Amino acid sequence: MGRVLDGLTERLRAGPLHFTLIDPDKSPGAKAAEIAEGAVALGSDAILLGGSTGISREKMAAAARAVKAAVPVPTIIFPEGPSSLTDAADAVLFMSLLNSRRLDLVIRVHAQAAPHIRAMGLETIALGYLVIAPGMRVGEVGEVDVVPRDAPKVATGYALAAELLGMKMVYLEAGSGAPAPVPAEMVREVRAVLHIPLIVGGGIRTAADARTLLEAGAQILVTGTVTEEEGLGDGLRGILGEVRRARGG
Ligand code: 1GP
Repeated sequence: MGRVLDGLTERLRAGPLHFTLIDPDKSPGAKAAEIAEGAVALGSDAILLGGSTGISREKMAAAARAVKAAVPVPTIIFPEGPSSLTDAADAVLFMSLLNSRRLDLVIRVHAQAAPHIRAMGLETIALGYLVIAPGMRVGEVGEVDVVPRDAPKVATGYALAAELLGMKMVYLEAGSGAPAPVPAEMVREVRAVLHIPLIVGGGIRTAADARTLLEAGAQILVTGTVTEEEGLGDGLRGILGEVRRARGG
């Protein structure tokens, strides 16, 4: 395992974590670093960089450098494709969009990117990425057969397949800006069978959302929109409060 995954695995033993997603297109360089600093001061455990389509390599690299210099937690690329890759970050989520109809997003871009990633020496965290309805933009752009919200068994099958294929984490994604997060029942059922960490994101805006998902067994919560819309306000504070409480702190 790499250093970032080792560190996260170790920290997950003590309880759930929170990742802050920052879009370097909307918040470039120093602005990304400022948001990261605030979020980490409030207790966020890692920074994910990504989120919108068409982020240039230069923008990603500048944001990664600025964020890495500003915060002591891992700076991890949440890629939209090979153009997001930069060795200025600590690691990349090397993710297969499991329920996409586009074979490139399931495996082919990975084959193209793998030699470059190896040459860069960038740590990869192999991850099964599963989009749940409504899926929002990633559901559309990714040409996803979204998992219906009332079909936890479908999600469980994909999540287990990811684990059995050797992936290190599973990410249940409702889509950035989703009106509601992934249903708690789905999180509960997936968690009940999975041995690798379960990430949940999309549509988490309040402490109550966070509490419901944590009680259902989510181990890493990802939020982006709440900070974009409200900054380091009550939304993020409430969510981080719940994560801390679930850790027993
Ligand atoms: C999107 O899961 C993340 O990929 C975060 O979603 O922007 O809705 O917080 P939000």
